[in-house]
Amino acid sequence: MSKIIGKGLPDMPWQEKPEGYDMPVWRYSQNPIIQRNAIPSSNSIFNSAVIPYKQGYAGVFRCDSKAVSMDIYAGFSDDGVHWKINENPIQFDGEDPEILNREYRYDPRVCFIEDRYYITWCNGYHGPTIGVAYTFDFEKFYQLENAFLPCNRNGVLFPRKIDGKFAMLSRPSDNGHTPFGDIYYSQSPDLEYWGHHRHVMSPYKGDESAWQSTKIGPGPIPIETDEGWLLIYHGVITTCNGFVYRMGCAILDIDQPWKVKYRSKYYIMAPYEQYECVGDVPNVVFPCAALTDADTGRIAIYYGCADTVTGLAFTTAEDLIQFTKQNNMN
Ligand code: BMA
Repeated sequence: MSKIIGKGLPDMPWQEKPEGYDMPVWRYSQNPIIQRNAIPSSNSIFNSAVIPYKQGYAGVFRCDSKAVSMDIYAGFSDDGVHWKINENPIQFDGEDPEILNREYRYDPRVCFIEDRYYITWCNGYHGPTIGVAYTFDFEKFYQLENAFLPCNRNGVLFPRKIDGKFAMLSRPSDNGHTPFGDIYYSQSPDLEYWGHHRHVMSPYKGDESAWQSTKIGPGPIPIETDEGWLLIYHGVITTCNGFVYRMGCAILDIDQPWKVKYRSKYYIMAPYEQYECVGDVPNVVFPCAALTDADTGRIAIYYGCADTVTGLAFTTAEDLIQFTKQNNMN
C-alpha cells in the first residue's frame, strides 16, 4: 500500500468509490458544492483552494464579480463541504504599495509551511505573475514580492522546504490565453529570490496522450508519499471549439522534484458532468487543492467546473499511484 506522509484528517469530506466505477477519481454525489452566486456580488466561484484550519477548514476562493472582475476571497467551513465565503475580497498589507496595487487576482493555492499559511495566485502586475502572501488566521494577509517576472501562472508551493529551500512549481505563460506551457521547478531561500530553475515536464506532443498536448499546469499542493510527490495537474488540448481542460497525475522524485518518475498517459478526470461541460467556459475541470488523510490515504480534490462553480472529488493515494504507474509513459 502506498502511503501519504503527513497528518491524519479523519473527519475530512469523503465518499466511497461507487460500485463498479472504473476511473481513479470519483465525484461527490452532491456536486457542485459551491454555486456561482454563493456571495451576493459573484458571477462565478471556481478554481479555489482549501486547507484544514483549527477544528474545520479555511479557504481562498476565486470569485469573479458581476463586472467579471477577478479577485480572491477568504472563507470558512466546519465540514469542508458547506462554505461561508466572505462578501469582500482579501485586503493585503505589505511593505510596498507598488506590489499591493491590485490589477487582478485569480486561481489561488494555499499551502501550510512550518508556522503559517501561504497563498499564491495569478497576480496582475503588467502581465500575469505569481503573487505570494501569508496569513496566520485568514483575517490578516501580508503580501510579499511577486515570485517571478511576468508572464507566469499556476504558482504552487511544496508543503515543506526541499534541500533547505522553499520550492515552487509554476507554468511560464504569455499575457493571453497561452497556447503553450511547461511545468518548471524553482527554489528560494526566503520566498523573495527564486532560482535554481529546473524543467519538470512538457505537454505531450503526440497521439499517445493528446488530452495534454497544448499545455499543462500544476494543480493542488503536491502530496508527499513514500513513492514521491504526487502531482495532480491540469492538461489542455486545443480543439475546433477551443481548449478542453482535464486532470492528470504524475509522481515526482522526492528530493529532486524536477525528475518525473511516472506520468499517466490517461487523464484521471475529465469534464463529463453537465456542470463541467456547460458554464462560462465549457469543458473545464481545474484542480487547485486537495485534502489528505495520512491514516487512510484518502484524498479530496477541489476543482473548478466550467469556470463557474466548485466541485469536490475523491480518490486515494493507492488508487492514483497504481493508476499512474500502470499507465506510465515517462
Ligand atoms: C486558464 C485560467 C483558468 C481557467 C482556464 C479555463 O487560462 O484562466 O483560471 O479556469 O483558463 O478558462
